Amino acid sequence: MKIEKIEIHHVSIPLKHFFETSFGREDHGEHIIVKLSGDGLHGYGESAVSPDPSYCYETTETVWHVMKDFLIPAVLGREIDGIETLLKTMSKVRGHHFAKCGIEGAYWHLHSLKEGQPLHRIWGGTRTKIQSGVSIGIQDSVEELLERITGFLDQGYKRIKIKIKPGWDVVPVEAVRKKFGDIPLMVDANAAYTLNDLGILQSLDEFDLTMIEQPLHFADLTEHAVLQKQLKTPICLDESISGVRTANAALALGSCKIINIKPGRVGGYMAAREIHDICKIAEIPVWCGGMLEFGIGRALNLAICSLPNFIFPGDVSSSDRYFDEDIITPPVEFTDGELLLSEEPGFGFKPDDALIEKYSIRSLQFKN
Ligand code: OSB
Ligand code: MG
Repeated sequence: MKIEKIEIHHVSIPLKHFFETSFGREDHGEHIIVKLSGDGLHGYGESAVSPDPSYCYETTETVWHVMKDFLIPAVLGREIDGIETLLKTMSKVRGHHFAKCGIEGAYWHLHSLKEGQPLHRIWGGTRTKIQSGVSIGIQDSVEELLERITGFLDQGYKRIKIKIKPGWDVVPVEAVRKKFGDIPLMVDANAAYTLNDLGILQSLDEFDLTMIEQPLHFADLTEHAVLQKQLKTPICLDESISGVRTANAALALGSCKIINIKPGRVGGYMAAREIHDICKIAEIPVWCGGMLEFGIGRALNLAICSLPNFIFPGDVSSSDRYFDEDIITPPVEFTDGELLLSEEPGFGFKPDDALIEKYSIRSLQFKN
């Protein structure tokens, strides 16, 4: 199939509630939406990157630049006869995984429409009922945290993840256990600790957490391996797993017992599937993380969750967890924390050009 036209949109949608991690507070989603056209069909993808280079080095601006100046010129007008060709075409760009993932997602959407098959089937998914947990940012007070958790539990989310940082860790976790008892609970530190904090991390061991996500440095594997030996709680790596190679290294070193897979972080959906596969063989369960995706990235994440080793509920959630209005119809909606994947061609939701335009702050079109 020849890619005849590519559009990119810088879409900015306000969050219903600020989202705070150990590296800062966000109040908008600022993602790049990609639309690929060929054979009379249109595929949509999303680079769900953060506006600041704090989660990783990519930003909304670097995704725009790398797409416009490198990836789009390589892909436009080309005969793309399969995913290998697309990935090879993009491979001359080193890194920039979120940028590549936006284009790969649009390719897969287009491909599934052309094949008349749902994407989760094309990817080899075996599960159609997807479960969602919810990720809750750092709040201004423990009372507010407890109140937000009550709301999400009422909506049926299957597990609670709370963001922690030094000074906001044992006290909120203890309060949550005290109020909600034995709920599935985990924490995410976004790399805020060092091995000097071993005492605090060991005190979290008391609370029977499902896992502790990314306690140490964003690029570290060896110190996490040291830490894992001293904790009962499984370590889950997010930031440190930057792709297939770091996933292999983490398994070899024993840096973690669980991996959070975000397609954007690891370099796309095929990289996500490969990490899933090597983890399955190593008996390391995985789950799908989130980047406050708009509907397109969210729908693509739901499709990847269908693979058999996505064992834990993902940070997938309903559109209304973050946004009053989404750019797909219908919006993603979990009921009692569960959602049934559609068997229609594509990813089960229709991207809405008018809504994409409504929230776009700049757009570019490239034609062959
Ligand atoms: O570390 O998982 C993370 C959001 C932005 C950047 C990093 C992370 C997150 C989340 C939110 O935890 C997950 C979601 O609900 O999309
Ligand atoms: Mg994380």
